[in-house]
Amino acid sequence: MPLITTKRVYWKTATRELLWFLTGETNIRPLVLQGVRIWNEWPHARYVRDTGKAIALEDFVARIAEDEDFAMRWGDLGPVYGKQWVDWPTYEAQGDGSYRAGPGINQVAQVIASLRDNPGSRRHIIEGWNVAELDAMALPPCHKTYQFHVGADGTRLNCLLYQRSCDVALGLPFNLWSAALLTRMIAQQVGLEPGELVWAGGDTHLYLNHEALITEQLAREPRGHPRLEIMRRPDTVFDYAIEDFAVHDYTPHGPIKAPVAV
Ligand code: THF
Repeated sequence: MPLITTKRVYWKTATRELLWFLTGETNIRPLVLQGVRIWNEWPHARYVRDTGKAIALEDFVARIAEDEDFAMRWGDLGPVYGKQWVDWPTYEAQGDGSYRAGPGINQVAQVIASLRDNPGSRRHIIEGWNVAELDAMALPPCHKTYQFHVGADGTRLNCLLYQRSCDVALGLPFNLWSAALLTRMIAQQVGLEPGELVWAGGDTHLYLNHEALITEQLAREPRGHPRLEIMRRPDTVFDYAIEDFAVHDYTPHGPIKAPVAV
């Protein structure tokens, strides 16, 4: 797995995030209840902006956990990854110039079906960039396009991820892990071996306040080759649980703390 060894990467946190995407959920509450903090800054910033109340981040997050109504009102990120991946909205023309909501499209399920039925297809794509809904998202998707390819010998599943914007210090280790994990899960589901992951970054940047983190990290030697074991083959890609994943041979250097830019 492309799991960075020059600092400790919280792969379970990244895995919980990926499983949350696959539920279609866009509210941070399920993450908060699992102790995953990585999306908290955005709803907090919106709350402070919209209400003018200068509540501390920790107090806001505690309220999200305790008060379901509050979480419904303030914990949602809008139609971000999960919504677009498994419930991309459609519209049906009514003939009078108006439109009605149609059934959502589960892109992940469709890609898995197309990998099974038509492995040579050049259309195995999961797209997060729903142009019409970008304004309603707390943050437009960074890792926006995943394309899967079955290798020429028909036995391996490759993935190309295009990421429009990449926070190298904080985001990239998570994004690489998650893309590889998604590829492993889909490969297991369709009976292929995992192949290559190709990552393409658009605006790939280091924040100035991550300078110390990166300087420290670059001074460290990589350590070994972590492996992922998937302990079980669930019926569908939507049925994995955190307990299904074990990482072996991961003895990274220590964690390096750094602030996230909102
Ligand atoms: N915005 C910015 N500025 N950077 C990002 O990496 C990023 N994301 C997601 C959306 N917007 C982003 C959010 N994902 C961490 C990791 C991933 C995030 C956000 C934050 C983070 O703070 N990681 C720390 C602590 C991890 C933990 O507490 O478990 C780390 O040391 O890795 C990238 O898609």
